Amino acid sequence: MHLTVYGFPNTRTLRVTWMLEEMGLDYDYQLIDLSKGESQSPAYLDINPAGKVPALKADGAYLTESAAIINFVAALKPERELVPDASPFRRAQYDQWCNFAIAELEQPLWTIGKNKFALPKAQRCEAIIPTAQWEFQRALDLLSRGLGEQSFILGEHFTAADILLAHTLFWGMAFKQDIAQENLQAYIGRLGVRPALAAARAKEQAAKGA
Ligand SMILES: N[C@@H](CCC(=O)N[C@@H](CS)C(=O)NCC(=O)O)C(=O)O
Repeated sequence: MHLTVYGFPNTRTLRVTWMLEEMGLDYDYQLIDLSKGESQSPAYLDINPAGKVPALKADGAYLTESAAIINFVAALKPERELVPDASPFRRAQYDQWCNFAIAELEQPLWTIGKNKFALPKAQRCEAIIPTAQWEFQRALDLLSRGLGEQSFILGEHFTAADILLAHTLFWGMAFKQDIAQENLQAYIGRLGVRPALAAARAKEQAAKGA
């Protein structure tokens, strides 16, 4: 299957490229330069009407939403078990943490980003930022309790839920949010040195430089 990622560095695109690298799959990286407004071009809006990255082309058809793309990529090599499916309960535990990443951990950061720089100036409300920071800290406490002493969120086996969670923690660090929990610091360190992550970062830098 021929895969093309549409993306831009320092965005949720890294979730998809990291996943592809973990899976050992080949893909092209098509840069959509957000700083030049390329996500709003008519050609890209045909791919993703939301005008956002990432998107994935798989044999001529398009997918959007980073979490959905990751699950699709996992299904291309189910033997890797990056999306556990041994039982409905195990799968639901995986979904639980993916949904937590998207709905609870990420949203306060996105609120900060939207109200600092992403929304048109007239739509920004800086007064919301302390509330979003407080919500992020509450979500960190929940994640810390869920992780406990495990290496990964579902135990000792790395899954795609770790990609969503760790990417969002990296994002929190980039936004200079305090992540004080020792187990989360260790988790960030453990995930941050995965060779697939380095390969994904190299791929996006190469696309940017091309
Ligand atoms: N829920 C979407 C969010 C996608 C999204 O908001 N992407 C950002 C970059 S991380 C974007 O393209 N922003 C450009 C814009 O909003 O114009 C996903 O997880 O894929």
